[in-house]
Amino acid sequence: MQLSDSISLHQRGSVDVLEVSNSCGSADISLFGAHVLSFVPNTDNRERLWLSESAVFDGVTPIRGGIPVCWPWFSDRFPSEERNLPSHGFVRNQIWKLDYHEELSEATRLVLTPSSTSGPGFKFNVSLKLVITVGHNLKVELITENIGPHSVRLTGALHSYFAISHISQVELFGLSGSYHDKTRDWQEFQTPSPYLFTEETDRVHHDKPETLDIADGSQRIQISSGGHDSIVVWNPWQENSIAMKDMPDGGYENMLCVESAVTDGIDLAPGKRHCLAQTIY
Ligand code: TA6
Repeated sequence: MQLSDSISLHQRGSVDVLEVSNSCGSADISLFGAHVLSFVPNTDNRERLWLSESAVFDGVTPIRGGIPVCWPWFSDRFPSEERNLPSHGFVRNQIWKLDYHEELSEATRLVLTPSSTSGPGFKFNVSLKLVITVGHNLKVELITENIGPHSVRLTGALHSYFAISHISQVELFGLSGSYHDKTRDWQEFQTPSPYLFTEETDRVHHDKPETLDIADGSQRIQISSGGHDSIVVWNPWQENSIAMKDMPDGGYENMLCVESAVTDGIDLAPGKRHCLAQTIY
């Protein structure tokens, strides 16, 4: 169904997907989770995002790949106290709606809002929207506004899966300082240089650079971030890929997660707004 000159609505499994195509680029966005599945700029027609060929589109299972929206917390909210809470928050498991869209001179802008901003483990009065701008680049902005009387503590991430030709030839540029390593009991280490990938990688970098570059042979993906306090880098490697039903056994070879994230956390005062943003070039 055509919603505008550049937006049409399609079905993928049990999920509604907005397909956006304009003179500068194209993107697919699942209304389940407000989940960007694909972004292809017209400059080189190269897909920037990785989407698992085994991803489940049943409208219940979080989609593997693309840009999962992790809110109102990143990873496990309180690993010790509330293990039954969904990993990466609850809005990626919700049906969002397209509230607003507009054509800009060289882009299409869409505003999506979730069904609810309160859920298990989070009972605050906040509004949330995801603003997606599709053009020569893809800008994703996750905007929280505290409309209640109490300060609200938030973590979260734009958990982007990037498409790469092979993990063995990728180098990540732009990070420095220390990181905590989930694969080594969250011990602290220094960012390596060159930043290469030879094993399972699951790191929270406390550096917050505005731009990062994924060098993939002769190709590059540039990423800029805003409103973040950290960058998460994840590649599950082979054993985890085999263990994940919604990931091909060798899927780890062609993807790398570089996530603009709030992992230390922010305290959002009443009446204040926070925008976590990632732009992909
Ligand atoms: O962002 C990295 C991470 O927290 C990893 O530890 C791994 O759990 C990954 O997210 C995938 O999480 P998901 O819930 O999407 O399977």
